[in-house]
Amino acid sequence: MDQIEFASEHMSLARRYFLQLGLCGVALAPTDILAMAGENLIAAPSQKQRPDKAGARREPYFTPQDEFRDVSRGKPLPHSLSEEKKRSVGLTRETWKLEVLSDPDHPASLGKTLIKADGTALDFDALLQIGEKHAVRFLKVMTCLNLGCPLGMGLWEGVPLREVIWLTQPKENIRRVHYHGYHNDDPKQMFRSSLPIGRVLEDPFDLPPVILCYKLNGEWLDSERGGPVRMVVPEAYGFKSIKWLSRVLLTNLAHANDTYAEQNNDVDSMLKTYAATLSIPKEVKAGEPIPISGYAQVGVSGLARVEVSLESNTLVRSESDPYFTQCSWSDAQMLAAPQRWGGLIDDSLPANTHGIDGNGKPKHWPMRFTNAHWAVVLPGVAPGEYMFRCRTIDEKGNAQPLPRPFRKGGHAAIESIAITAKET
Ligand SMILES: Nc1nc2c(c(=O)[nH]1)N[C@H]1C(S)=C(S)[C@@H](COP(=O)(O)O)O[C@H]1N2
Ligand SMILES: [Mo]
Repeated sequence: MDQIEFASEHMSLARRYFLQLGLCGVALAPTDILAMAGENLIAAPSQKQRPDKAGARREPYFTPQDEFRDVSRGKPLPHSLSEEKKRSVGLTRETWKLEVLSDPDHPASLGKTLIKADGTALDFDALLQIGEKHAVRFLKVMTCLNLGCPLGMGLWEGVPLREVIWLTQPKENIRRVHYHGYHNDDPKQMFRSSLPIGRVLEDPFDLPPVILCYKLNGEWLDSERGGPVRMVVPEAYGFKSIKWLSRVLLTNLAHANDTYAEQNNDVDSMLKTYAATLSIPKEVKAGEPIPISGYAQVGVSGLARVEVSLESNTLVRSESDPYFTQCSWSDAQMLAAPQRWGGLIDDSLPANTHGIDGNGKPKHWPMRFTNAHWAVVLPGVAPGEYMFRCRTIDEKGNAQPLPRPFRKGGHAAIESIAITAKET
């Protein structure tokens, strides 16, 4: 696939929009838009590069597994082990086993445990068998709470965790689910996470279930993405989606024991809504319209619209306005949901995908926990230095970075990008 084709849908949508505004020709030739878009739109899969906003590109909408940005701990990294070693530690589909048991320190009352010692641990075939009846799929952008942009956009498929928990005939004294993955059998390397039992047993509102995931974008989950099986928590930041999953502990402990809590992170934070740019010129000719496009991560409160502001640097900003509420904001155009879901088989969403109707279209767009795209053409400006900003307004009416502005709950800071307008 050549680069122009690769970026074609973002371009055609953005261009159609730019043309509607009467902006024609020069600034909108495909090569110009590609140049303007920089790496983020033109990185072809074959180049194996992982541009910063890989998980936010318009095309292909779904990020190929090997182009996700990788956030993995471990020495050595579990996905870098030899095939032989992977087989011996259960990191292949043929050898994978999941243990589900009571936490010895804070016991839960279970009728049964699934453990390796007596041959009752769950294997991959048994998981797939549950999947025949219970498998679900949903769209989710994987975002690291510590980083500023998405790692990748995926269609995740697996079995609701509760189906496996019910196999243990739980009775009482269960308040949380603790879980971790393979960690080189070294307790110091353990990366773990946890959820309230209620979130696992029941899906609040219209959230998809927490799953034991074995497929991504229609293919087996690969080793770097956490295969054979990882947890995927739809509304959460990446650290809850434990890779190389090997053990689930049902516990009566009332609080979280997440590894991420040790870094002062807010481990209960759900994905935030925020906007950022994908293509923006650093320099423009004075008086000429300025085309800009970008994406928004749609968090738990949804997305109503994206707003933009271009401010001259001669303006003195008030220090008591950290969230830029006093800027002069105007609406960007939200781009339609993709027609072609690039990155999936046949570029289409399979039937029975959460939030998708019988024709393979989203019931609602922008859709929570995905990336939506936007474009805008700003009127030409006088020569000088400017600051461009964009922000989201969520469905509750909150302007980014509100309602949850604190960094340790995930990135939502407003992006500020300098633009120079040169005399012609
Ligand atoms: N076992 C294990 N699971 C893990 C991690 C890890 O280091 N070990 N990193 C987590 C973090 S912090 C993030 S952001 C996501 C990243 O997922 P990705 O590498 O598939 O993009 O995986 C999570 N799952
Ligand atoms: Mo992360």
